[in-house]
Amino acid sequence: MAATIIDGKKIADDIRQEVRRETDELKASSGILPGLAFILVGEDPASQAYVRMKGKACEEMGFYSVTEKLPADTTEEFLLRLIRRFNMDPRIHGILVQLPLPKHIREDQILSAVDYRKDVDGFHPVNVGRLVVGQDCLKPCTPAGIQELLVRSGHDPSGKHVVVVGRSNIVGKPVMNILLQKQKGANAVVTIAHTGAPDISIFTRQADILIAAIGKPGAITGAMIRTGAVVIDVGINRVDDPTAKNGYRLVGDVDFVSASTVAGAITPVPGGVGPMTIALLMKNTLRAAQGTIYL
Ligand code: BQF
Repeated sequence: MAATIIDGKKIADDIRQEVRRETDELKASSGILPGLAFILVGEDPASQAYVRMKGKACEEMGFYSVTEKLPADTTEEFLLRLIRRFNMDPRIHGILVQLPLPKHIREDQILSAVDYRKDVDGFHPVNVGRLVVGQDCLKPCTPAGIQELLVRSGHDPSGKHVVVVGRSNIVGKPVMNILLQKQKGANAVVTIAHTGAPDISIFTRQADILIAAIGKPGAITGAMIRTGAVVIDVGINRVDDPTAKNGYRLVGDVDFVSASTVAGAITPVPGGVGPMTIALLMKNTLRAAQGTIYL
């Protein structure tokens, strides 16, 4: 039996429509227009594409947004001043510093400089800590999107064994902390497997829900998946493809062909987790503008 394909694009569109409606209500009741500031340093084509997509989503929501594009040789000091300006700007409710940053800039210094109430990426140490101890906070968009995708596609993680492959601060660790919470739409038993293990398939084969956040095309094959498992592919890898118009195509961390003969359900790339990331960014920005998180 071939796996069901989980349509992340459709579910993300539903969320965007909900955010759009709530934004109209916020405007009507309080006159507040959610505002999001993007900071993009350097010319990485993938980063440019991501910021462009997020900016278009803001337009669709009716948000106010600004994008500061800075050269790759921008100093840490300049970037800190810009962040402080957005921290004080009442039109701005969310500040997003597009990652990765150039190597001469200390990422932790920059992420800590963003006002945690405007930290719509959920990377500020205050939000990271609050997530770990189970307090309400702004949560990282991709992990929060994965939770929404599971719940809305009928795969509530409660009581399930979720195996995450990858331990990054952006996906692996926060998705574990979200799904671990003793809360509805969570309450899972969570294992993280990573490059320190000699054989990750020992772990992946135990998963009811397998989340691949590795950053290596096709790293998870059908042989590593339990029959009927739900497979969430977080990878966005560009691989050369001379037949494609732009010379590359996007593939996930999961070998879709072999995986979809074993899995019960699977997310595609593109059109799976990626669109959910954008939708949850819109939701976080609306929440920051509503001002109901940190009272
Ligand atoms: C889709 C990202 C790695 C490093 C930094 C839709 C996105 C991607 C794919 C997107 C990502 C990945 C983003 C699709 C934002 C997700 O249709 O499949 C949207 O824009 N993403 C980012 O901002 O920084 C990254 C991945």
